[in-house]
Amino acid sequence: PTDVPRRVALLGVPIEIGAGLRGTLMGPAALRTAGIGRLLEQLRIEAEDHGDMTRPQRDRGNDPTPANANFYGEVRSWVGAISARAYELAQSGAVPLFMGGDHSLSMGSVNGVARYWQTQGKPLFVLWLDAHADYNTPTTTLTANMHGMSAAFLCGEPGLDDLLGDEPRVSIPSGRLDLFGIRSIDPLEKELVRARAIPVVDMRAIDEFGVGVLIRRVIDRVRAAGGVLHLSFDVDFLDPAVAPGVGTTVPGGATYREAHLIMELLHDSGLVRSLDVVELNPFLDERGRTARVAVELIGSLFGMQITDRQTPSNALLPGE
Ligand code: 5AB
Ligand code: MN
Ligand code: MN
Ligand code: MN
Repeated sequence: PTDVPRRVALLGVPIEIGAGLRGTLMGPAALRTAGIGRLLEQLRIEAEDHGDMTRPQRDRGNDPTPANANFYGEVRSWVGAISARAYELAQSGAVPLFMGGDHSLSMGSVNGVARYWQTQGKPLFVLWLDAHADYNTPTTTLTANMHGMSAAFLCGEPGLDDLLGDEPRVSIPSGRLDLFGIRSIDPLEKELVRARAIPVVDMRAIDEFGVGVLIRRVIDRVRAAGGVLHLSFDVDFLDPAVAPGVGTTVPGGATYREAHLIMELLHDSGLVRSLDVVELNPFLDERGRTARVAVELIGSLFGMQITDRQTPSNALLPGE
C-alpha cells in the first residue's frame, strides 16, 4: 500500500529498570549490530537513526512513589520523555521504531503516538505480541516490575497516575488493544483482563486456528474502524528456542514462520504506523541469534518477501 510512509525513524530507548533482570539497555546496540538500518535501506526505506535517548534525570525525586512499582521514579522520568519524543516523531511523518529497552518504554511510546493520532482524528489500535499480558497494576502484580504493567497503564488502569508527568495521558479503549500470543498470566491479572473484556489470542487459539486467520481478524477490525495500528513486539512472544535472548522466556511460543507470517500480513495491511521492539537482552543471547531474528522479522514487516506477491491483500491461495 502506497500510503505507508517509506521513512522510518529509529530511536534507541536503553531502559532496563522496568524489568527484573538487567541487560535490555544493550538492546538498541544489538539491533543496530544485527543490521536493522542496513536492512531497511535494502528495502528502499529511508532509515533515519536518531540515536539513543539518554537516561533522564529524576526530576521530582521527593514525590511519594506508589507501592509495588519498582524504580517508579526512574521509569517515570523515562516515560514522560519517551512520550514527548514519540509524539514528535509521529508528527514528522515517519514510522517511529522504538528499539528497547524493556517493555515499560511502551507506556511512553504508545501514549505519544496515540496523542498524535488523536490530533488526526484516527483511532489507534495496539497489537501486543507477547508471551505475557502485561496487564498488571500495583495492586495485582506479584513482582512489582513495571514492564508487566504497560498494557494496563495504557488502557487507563489506575495506580500509576502521575507516571507521565506533564505529558497528557491518552487512554486506549480496551477494545482497541489485542493481546496476542500470551501463555503466562498472573491470577489477579487474568481477572482484570477478563473484567475489561480485552481481546486475547492465547497460544491455544494460535494452535487451533493459526496466526493467519487470527491476525487477519485484527487487521479487519482496524480497517473497518478507519484506524491505524501500533505494533508492540515483545521478543518473548517467540519461542525460547528461536529467541533465547530474553529475561522472561516462556516455553510454547510462536515459531519462526508464525512470526514471519504475522509480519508479512501486517505489511500487506498497510496499517502499521509505529512499533516497539522490546525486551531483547543481549547479555542473555547466544551469539546474536535473537537480535538477528528480531531484525529479520522487522524486514518482513517492511516488505521483505520470499516471492513477489501481486495481491497484497494476501487473501487468495496461490493460483487463484
Ligand atoms: B514483559 C509477570 N507477569 O508482572 C510480572 O516481559 C511477568 O514485558 C511480566 O511481558 C513480563 O512480573 C513483562 C510475572
Ligand atoms: Mn513478555
Ligand atoms: Mn511485554
Ligand atoms: Mn520480558
